[in-house]
Amino acid sequence: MSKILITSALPYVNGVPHLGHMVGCLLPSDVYARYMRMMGNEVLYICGTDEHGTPSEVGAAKEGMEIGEYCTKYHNRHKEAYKAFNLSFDFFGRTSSPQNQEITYHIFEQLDKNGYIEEKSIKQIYSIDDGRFLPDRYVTGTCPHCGYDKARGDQCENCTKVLDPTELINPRSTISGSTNLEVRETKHLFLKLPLLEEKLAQWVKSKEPFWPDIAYSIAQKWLKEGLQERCITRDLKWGFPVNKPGFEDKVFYVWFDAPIGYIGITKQWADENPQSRNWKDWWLDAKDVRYVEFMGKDNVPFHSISFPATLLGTKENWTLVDYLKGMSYLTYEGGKFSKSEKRGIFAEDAVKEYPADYWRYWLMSNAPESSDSSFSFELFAAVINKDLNGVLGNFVSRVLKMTASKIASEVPSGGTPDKAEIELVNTLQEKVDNYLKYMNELEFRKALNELRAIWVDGNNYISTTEPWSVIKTDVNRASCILRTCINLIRIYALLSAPIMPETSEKIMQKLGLTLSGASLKDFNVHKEIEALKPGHAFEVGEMLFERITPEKVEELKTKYGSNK
Ligand code: B3M
Ligand code: ZN
Repeated sequence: MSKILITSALPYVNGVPHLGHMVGCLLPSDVYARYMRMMGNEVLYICGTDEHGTPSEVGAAKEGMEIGEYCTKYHNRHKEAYKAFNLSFDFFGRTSSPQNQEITYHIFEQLDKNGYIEEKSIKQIYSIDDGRFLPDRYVTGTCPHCGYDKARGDQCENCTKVLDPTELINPRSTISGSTNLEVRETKHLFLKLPLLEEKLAQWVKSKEPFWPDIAYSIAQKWLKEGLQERCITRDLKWGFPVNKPGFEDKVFYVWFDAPIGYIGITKQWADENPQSRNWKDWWLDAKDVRYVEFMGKDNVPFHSISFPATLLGTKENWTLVDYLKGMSYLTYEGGKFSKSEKRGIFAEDAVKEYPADYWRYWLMSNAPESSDSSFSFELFAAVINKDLNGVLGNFVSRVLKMTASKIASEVPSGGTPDKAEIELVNTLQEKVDNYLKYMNELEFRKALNELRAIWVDGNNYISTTEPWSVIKTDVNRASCILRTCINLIRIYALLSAPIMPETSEKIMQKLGLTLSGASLKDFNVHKEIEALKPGHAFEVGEMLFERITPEKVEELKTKYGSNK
């Protein structure tokens, strides 16, 4: 049994998650965590809200709330949405926790002690109309590298280059739109990344065979450009006050304490669950931990460069990422998801329209892995109707109904497997091996293609063996076919569980079984196809999936906004 540590990028607390956030890191990390648990590993799956920074301040001010209360309100809203999507975090915490503060302080002290922190005076943008310094994200302007005119002060969304707000051309305040800005000088603390460059480069190089291209190439690109010193403090009220004399009126930059949040949240989990492991078993001098991170591709630089450099600079033995899954973007009806423009479906609304598994399945089979992908309600309906309603759902209900009406509501006895069954099992074993291999490799679209092919094989098997006509002349043969099909249904439930946990549980219930304790380890189709013995009772129950009609598609498009 291996120890697998899984983290999903911590969503900013302000705002509510849309489908793009769901597929960008939250959902794939959940699928992977569920899969790894079913493979018999000890999994710790951690996430939480990223609460510091200007966006929270601005959000709270807009709602006239005290900032701590505002964060609690939205933290809970995130938590609810993820629960509705059945995300199986071991703990969903907050970066503003005392535990995170403690670890952030410790890491900072180590960096300072080791000579990786430098004091410098910098010029910062002050907005006269807003009466405040405008850090990073709250300055908008034209990117000096690619000319994109809506670049944010921290990073250009278009070319992914990390920016300093003062580099922007024609800067304006994101808060008020004011261009009445001036540059003022203040003292800040910097992380001396250039001093860590060599160590970091060696470490990144050692990851080449393991990291996916997208992550490795982004990290390499950064190293090639040469690392710059990064300012890790800000002139804000909200955040962890800097624990260094002379800087008490400043706070740590949100990107400094956010990834440390993975550790802080683990400590919070351990503190609140005294029967659990010590948090250090996962993070400090931890043995045999494989650490897998999930994030959108714009977050890759922070996770492959700044965060590892921060940890390396402590000269302590922190767990560094072993595999970094960076995802591209999901677009909505060909454009961007936008809360303010009321375009796109948000997680909490999505589950009011259809059960979580519909979304989980669609999103994972269209995951923006190697390139961006696009969501539309037409595509959504097409996939649900074809794969879930037409293939999987139809197979399950057809088999159970036929058996119940022609024989009995139990696994039929009689007959022995023939050529058709032997062939079926052999091809299925091959596909199952592929499916599990792709899941291991975090190649989700490929994994889902195999899963779909496995369902299709069941449909093909029943249409070629025709138990409904065979039964008229040879009850034993028909019984053998239907017994095989009922066992296939159980196999489908097990294989689909990481992706559609609720549906899998429903299928298992029809068969008088449960998913709890179910395993995918050394999955042997030859054995599993005979798991349910003759006489085992089942229930036909309800259809698993409903069809989405064209009228409904139109209704959803109107409700959630569309380009067309
Ligand atoms: N909150 C950015 C984002 O949500 C940031 C991730 C932090 S991960 C430590 O995309
Ligand atoms: Zn740019």
